Amino acid sequence: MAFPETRLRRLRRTPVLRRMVRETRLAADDLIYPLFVCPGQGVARPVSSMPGVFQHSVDRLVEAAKEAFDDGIPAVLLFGIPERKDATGSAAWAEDGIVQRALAALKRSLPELVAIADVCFCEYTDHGHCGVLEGETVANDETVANLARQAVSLARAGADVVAPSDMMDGRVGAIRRALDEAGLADAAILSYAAKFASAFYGPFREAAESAPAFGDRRSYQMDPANGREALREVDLDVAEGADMLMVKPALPYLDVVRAVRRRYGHPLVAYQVSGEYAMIHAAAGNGWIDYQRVLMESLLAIRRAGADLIITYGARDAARLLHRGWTE
Ligand code: PB1
Repeated sequence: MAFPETRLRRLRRTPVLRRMVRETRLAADDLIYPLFVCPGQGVARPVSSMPGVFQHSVDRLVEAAKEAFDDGIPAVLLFGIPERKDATGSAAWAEDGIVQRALAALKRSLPELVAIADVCFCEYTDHGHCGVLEGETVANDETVANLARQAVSLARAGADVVAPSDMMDGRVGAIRRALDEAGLADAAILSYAAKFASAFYGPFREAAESAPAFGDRRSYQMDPANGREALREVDLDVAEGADMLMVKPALPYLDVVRAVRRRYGHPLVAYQVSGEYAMIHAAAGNGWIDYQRVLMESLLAIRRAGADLIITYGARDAARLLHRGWTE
């Protein structure tokens, strides 16, 4: 039956009717909160390009994580700003490394909070690339060996999940084998399976002090033009033992989120990256859009595309809005 017997507006007539027939829902449980941990005591250094985002010392990071957990957010994703950097990023696997110290403190204070540790070297190397250099090229297999060391170190320090964001070939299988050999078979792997060489990472590189000293990351992060290749990347990470999968960035790559959702039943995470978050704030700061409505609509779109979980710097804002009954 067509119009006038069929009138789709009948089910949009009131807020309660709209709520009844809503197809996609967002909850604080769907959110993962990224945090940056730096040396010091009592430090909460704001990141200018990302309002509400800070470099926290371990003590202040635990406070921020507790507030997020109290808001109903189940997990944090940790990025470290180390005291020292070198050519291999060796501080990344130090037993007393900055993220290792943060993990131990979180597990003491908030044992139920899921602690996810990023596994990569761009914050730890003095050249800012995501691994060991041979000339101006990141050496894949040597970097993979170090990634396995870093993952074991982070799991030993308390990480429930390790998240390799480096985009080296073969790293998921190497990390899985290393964790199992170290007696850490319960540590899960959230693979940044389809991660693109995106222009949306700028503000993160300010926050993590991780911009490459030369060149770019196109020889290891994926070409934004390649949707089919993304599925090949995901196939490999699934075969190597990934427990959860990630697509990153999120909003500009919803086609990839949808394609991965259709192909695998694994928990699927989308990362609303720093540039996506900063853009919303910048436009809202100019009075051009409504920050809360655009943040919530973008998160809802990422969920509608098929993501189970969303990493977002807006997690605290979204959780509070949801707690206050935000529906549209
Ligand atoms: O929010 C963001 O922009 C995330 C950036 C991301 C963190 N995993 C990386 C992107 C980059 O700087 O190339 C860091 C790579 N290990």
